[in-house]
Amino acid sequence: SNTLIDLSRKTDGSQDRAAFAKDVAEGLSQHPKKLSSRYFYDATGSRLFQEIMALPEYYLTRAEFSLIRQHRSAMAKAFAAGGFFHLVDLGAGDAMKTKLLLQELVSQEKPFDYVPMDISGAAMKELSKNLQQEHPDMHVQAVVAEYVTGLQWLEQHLTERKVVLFLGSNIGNFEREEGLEFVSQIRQHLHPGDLFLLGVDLSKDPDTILAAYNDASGITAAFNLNLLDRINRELGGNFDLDAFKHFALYDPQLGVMKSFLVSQRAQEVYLEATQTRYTFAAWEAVHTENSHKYTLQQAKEMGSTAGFELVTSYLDAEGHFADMLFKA
Ligand code: AVJ
Repeated sequence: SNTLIDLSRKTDGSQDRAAFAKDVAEGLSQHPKKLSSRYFYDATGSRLFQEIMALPEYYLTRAEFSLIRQHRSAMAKAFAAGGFFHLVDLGAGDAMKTKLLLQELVSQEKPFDYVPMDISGAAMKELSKNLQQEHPDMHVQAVVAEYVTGLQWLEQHLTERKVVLFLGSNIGNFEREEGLEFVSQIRQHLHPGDLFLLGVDLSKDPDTILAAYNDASGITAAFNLNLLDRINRELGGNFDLDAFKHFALYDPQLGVMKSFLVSQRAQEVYLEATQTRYTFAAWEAVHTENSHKYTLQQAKEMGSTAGFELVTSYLDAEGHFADMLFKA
């Protein structure tokens, strides 16, 4: 009995498109220009991100997958220690890693239901269908929503103890202060005894990090450029994708990976949705994404400042990635 709840910002699709148009118009009118990474994940973007997760350079997914495989038994026991719980998966995507935990919880016969949330409607439809087949007895409520809307929904609709997952270094897309703000918001939606599992990409050799966002096969470039293609498709833009290139750099002092789309010549782009022309100078860059890396100490501090207590940190064998278990 799987259900899909759609809380995306629209009733007929128009409001969603209007919000997208407004954000794009604002970002392209600023100096320096920017576009938000939240818009990467249309159907094509979600598919490209799945390809990224399979890249040899993109160590994040493999590291987190292997740490969960290694620690799944202890994780399942920790989650279920207080009886029935709602397993909430923020930014679930294809839930590739969470499935290890679901499998473990099922084999330990722990009572829970599963509430995956994601901004990609396509991903949630796919996951819901897929779990129906793999775990026909599992109670799954997939929610299509942005984080804040999703958290409000949780508060109103889930009555039992909660275990909230925020895996995959999704926290990395927030600026440091926003990340802390977001973890505090999660804390405010939880009750004492609820749990929070946070996946953070740890500080490491800058060359390893840079390669993960600048892969040899160009999948990350295609993922970044898809944002322009999405603007063309949904907002009636006329971006020439060949006239922009993906550029990524890592700042080892700030611990932040930055991605850009660089205009390779002077050009103008017109958007029907805003009826506006945007000018790009030769080699002008549009910022599209930040991916923050954390030390264990920084991540622990973020959790405790937000009002959580660290229970334990699970790491992969190479120490590349951590899933940190916090208690409300
Ligand atoms: C989905 C935000 C975790 O920042 O590593 C991957 C997105 N961007 N390659 C990340 C991404 C470029 C990813 N997160």
